Amino acid sequence: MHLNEKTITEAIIKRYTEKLLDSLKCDVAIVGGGPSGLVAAAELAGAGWKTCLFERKLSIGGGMWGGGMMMNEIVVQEEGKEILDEYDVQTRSFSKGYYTADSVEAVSTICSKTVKAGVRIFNLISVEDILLRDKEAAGIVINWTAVEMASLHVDPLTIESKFIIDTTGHAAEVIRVIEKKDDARLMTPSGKIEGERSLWADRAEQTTLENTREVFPRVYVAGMCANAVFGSYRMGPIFGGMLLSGKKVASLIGERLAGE
Ligand code: 48H
Repeated sequence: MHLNEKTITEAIIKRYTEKLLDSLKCDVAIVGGGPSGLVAAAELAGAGWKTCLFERKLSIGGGMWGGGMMMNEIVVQEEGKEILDEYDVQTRSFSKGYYTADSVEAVSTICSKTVKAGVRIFNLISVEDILLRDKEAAGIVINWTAVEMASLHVDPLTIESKFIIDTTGHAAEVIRVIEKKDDARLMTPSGKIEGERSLWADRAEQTTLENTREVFPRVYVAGMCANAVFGSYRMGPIFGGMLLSGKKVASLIGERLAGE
């Protein structure tokens, strides 16, 4: 067969456009493709909800690739291991209650399950704002990361969604925009972002789950972002809390969607 470049180009443009057009209105828009965002997305799509995930970078996986200090192994506790088992990621027992996994296997396997669950993943797109309807969020505002990086004055496009999950990690980018622009009282003790505290793995892993919840009408936080917004600790390279938080937020939003 004689290969034709025009057909190759057409195939990419058409397929991508189909995917994007089909995502202009979704049940859940997830911002950030780290471990918490990926698990939340896989669980929601697995439950039948139309789920889209937007990731600024070329690669999906956030901070999990690098393990701890670029040593590409992650640690999980018993509850985290159960999720890795479910996602077919191999773990090795290190000592009682501590397990390790190869971070490259963990990211690539979870990412593959997420795509196969039906999540539409858009990499190289940054979320720069939300859609606001009165006092609730109604979607997200997106632009190419390349536009953001080059500081070009190019207007964005929008995605409507019933719920948004901020899984942007330490930066808590979506919530920061809401706090700054919308003069919002967040559902935190002070009504503002409380800010992340120093490293305390044990306490941080517990509070990640407690802090996984709604923080502005129709916007939830999960993963490291939950602790940054609610003023809790960082945990270092233990990833069970991230995976569990992804599951929890999916179940909270799944219940809301089922009730609407
Ligand atoms: C699109 C965006 C935007 C945006 C950011 O940091 P992550 O891996 O997030 P989590 O919470 O799933 O996992 C946190 C974990 O990796 C970690 O950092 C831990 C455990 N730290 C502990 C410690 O002590 O340091 O991923 C967030 C993703 C990244 O890929 C960003 O590129 C992406 O979100 N992102 N994508 N639009 N505005 N902002």
